[in-house]
Amino acid sequence: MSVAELNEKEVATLLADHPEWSSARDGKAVERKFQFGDFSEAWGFMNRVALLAESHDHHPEWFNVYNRVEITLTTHDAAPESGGALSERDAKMVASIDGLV
Ligand code: H2B
Repeated sequence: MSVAELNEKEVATLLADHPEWSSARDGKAVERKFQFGDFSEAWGFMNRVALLAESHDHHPEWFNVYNRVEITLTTHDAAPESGGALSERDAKMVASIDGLV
């Protein structure tokens, strides 16, 4: 299913509303780095994000080592031929993830 890509103004609003996130992949994705007290806390957070991802049907690309978690969000369905672009789905996931921390 094709999904509408956010325009420049919508991306700017997303980043202004969520200053811990930054633009990545030439504006086609957003990312945020998290740091927790230990692996157990990081894993607990990842579990909560996994449940959110399932309920949104929108899944993060992520990296974890010990207490660090890095999340990248993009919408493959917004630009399937080029690896993805930002959509309202990313904006909703950003807001939901920020609601966890
Ligand atoms: N996650 C992300 N990050 N981008 C997508 O485009 C996407 C997804 N699409 N999760 C969903 C699943 C899609 O493949 C299913 C069929 O709805």
